[in-house]
Formats: sequence, C-alpha cells, structure tokens
Amino acid sequence: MGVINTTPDSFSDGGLFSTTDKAVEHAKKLIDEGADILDIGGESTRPGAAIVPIKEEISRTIPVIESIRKFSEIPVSIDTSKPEVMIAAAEAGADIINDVWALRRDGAMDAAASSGLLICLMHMQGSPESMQHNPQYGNVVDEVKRFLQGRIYDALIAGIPERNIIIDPGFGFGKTLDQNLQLLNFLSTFKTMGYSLLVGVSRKSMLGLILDKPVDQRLYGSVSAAVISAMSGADIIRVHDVTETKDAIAIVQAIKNTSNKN
Ligand code: 7PJ
Repeated sequence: MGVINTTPDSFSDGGLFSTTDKAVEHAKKLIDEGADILDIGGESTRPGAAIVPIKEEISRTIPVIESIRKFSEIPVSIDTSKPEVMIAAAEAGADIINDVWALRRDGAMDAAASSGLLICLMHMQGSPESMQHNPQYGNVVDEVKRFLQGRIYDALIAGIPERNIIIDPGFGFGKTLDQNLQLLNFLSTFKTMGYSLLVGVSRKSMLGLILDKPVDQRLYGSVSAAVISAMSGADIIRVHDVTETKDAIAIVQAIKNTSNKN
C-alpha cells in the first residue's frame, strides 16, 4: 500500500504533494513502482496535527480519487475518520476505508457499513493531540488485541461482513518505542485473530528513535521493518517507498513460496 498525502502539513512529504495534480502525479509514480493499493489521506494524524474541516478534507482527497479512477483500477483506500468523507470517497470509487479511529467517531460505523467497502480497523490509544503523552498499558499486545476484538464485534453488529475487515495494531498511535517493539515482535499473534493484517511503520519515529535519524534517513530502517512484518504474516504493508519495499518483500515471498518445506 503506497501512501499519498494531500495534506500540506504532512511530516513525511513536507507538503510536496498538496495539490491534486501533484497527488495524482505521485499516484502514477507509485503505480509504476508496483503499488498494489493506494492510500489517500487528507488529514494528518501525526501527534499534535491540526484538525481539518470536512469540506477541506473532501476537496483535498475526492478529486484525487476521481482522477486516479480515470486511468487506473488500482484499489484505493481513503484514510479518514469522517463519515462524510467515507461516503464521498465510496461514490468516487474508493475500495477501502482506512480509519485510524476504527469507526469510533460519530456516524462513522454506519457510513462505513452502508458503503459496502473493505474496512481497516486500527488501534489507537488516546487521540492524535495527546496520544504520545505517556501511553500506558499492562500488556500492550493483549490490550491492542482486545481493543481490536471489540471493534470487530461492533463492526459485525453494524452489518460489516467478516470478509471485509482488516486489522492494524497502529504502530506509533499512543505507544512508546518499547510498546511498538513488543507489537512488532509478537505481530504473528494478530494473525491468529483470522483477519487480514495491515502494518504501517514506514518512516515512523519508532525507527528514528532506534537509528537516531531524521525522517528523510529512515529508508533502510523502514524496509527492514517491512520485511519483519511480512515474515510475521502482514498481508498489507503501508509504505512511502514502494520500489525498495517491493524488492525486499519479493525475497520474503520467494521464501514463503519455496517448495522445500522442512
Ligand atoms: C497508519 C495509518 C498506520 C493505518 C498513518 C504515518 C502516520 N493507517 N495512517 N496504519 N499511519 N491503517 O504514516 O506516519 O500505521 S499516518
């Protein structure tokens, strides 16, 4: 899954792709690089980021989805928590709703259920404004799993079919470095829940803390984390650097497909 940011304040692209044209250009590049899914976001969820009004988020994201649909059938994911954006994105031809709030905002569950789209339910402790202020868990792996089980239950009650649900432990969303590392170390246990598993670690500060490197120098760290995720059973890996990650994952795939299963 290649990331397309349409947010002027996005920390990883520095607002480079803030206009529709630039976002669409970036989408074409990621498709050429071999992306299997594009994730379009119009509201930064980085710690402390500003809230974006509904109209603004729609004007950033929907024209990008409509443009992509004119030249490509690639599955498109809308990274949003707002029901109005979910509905508009579905009408524009999106395939997946990627909600870091896991459909907990008012009206989001019903909007997602009626859209008929695939839904990614992600774990977040707290809210983007405050989530990195001393996050606390007893056992982070157990608690994230229990949270996701609760969101899955609510989604099923709302009428979202089991086969449409994707889960994500939400790396960096209300977690310390150690908590993120525990989740990555035990990632394979999330597969036992029986759903497709999405992982987003690309360029994140957990890598910056390990490497002591700024966001533009986290490529090798990001690719390494992607390989670990794929080895642990992640089905979808959300990344900024598609070419590099595709090569790395091809090696994992080759190992997984080997006929010599001792
Ligand atoms: C994630 C996301 C993630 C899902 C972001 C960033 C922050 N959606 N949106 N999972 N991260 N599903 O890219 O650093 O980890 S935005």
